[in-house]
Amino acid sequence: MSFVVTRRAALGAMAGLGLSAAQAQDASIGPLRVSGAWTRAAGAGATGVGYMTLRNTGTSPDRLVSARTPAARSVELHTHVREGDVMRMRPVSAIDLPAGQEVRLQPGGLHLMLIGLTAPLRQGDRVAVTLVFERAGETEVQLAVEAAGARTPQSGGHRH
Ligand SMILES: [Cu+2]
Repeated sequence: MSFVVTRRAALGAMAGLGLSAAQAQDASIGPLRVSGAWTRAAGAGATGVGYMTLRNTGTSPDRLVSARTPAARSVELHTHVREGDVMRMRPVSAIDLPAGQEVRLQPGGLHLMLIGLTAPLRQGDRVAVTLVFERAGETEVQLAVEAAGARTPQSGGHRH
């Protein structure tokens, strides 16, 4: 995969995010860029999700090794795997961020799992999550809370 292809994909993603990209607060640490972070409305005690785009603009690979938030008892890194006709979530120990590439955490794929929400996540709010990277260190990102059934960040973003 060439750098040109990766870069074009990143630009396309930014254009597609539109309004929500402006609402979500981007974060950056070392060569890593975090953008379009969002979650869904959920009740206290429930399990929440976390989606975002991670881009490694550097020349060395990195890995997202953990995450934490005061809004949940714990945060797990999850992926989806196909078992027969069913997609199931499975915890992973880290999310690889290859040099010069973009990795998307999105519905049906990699995501953060916010276990045991300490308070309800309300649409329009923001949730602070600290991401811990193996090489780059830690950075805090704000997840924009979208509607409970949202499949993409835009679907909630246009309502407010
Ligand atoms: Cu999960």
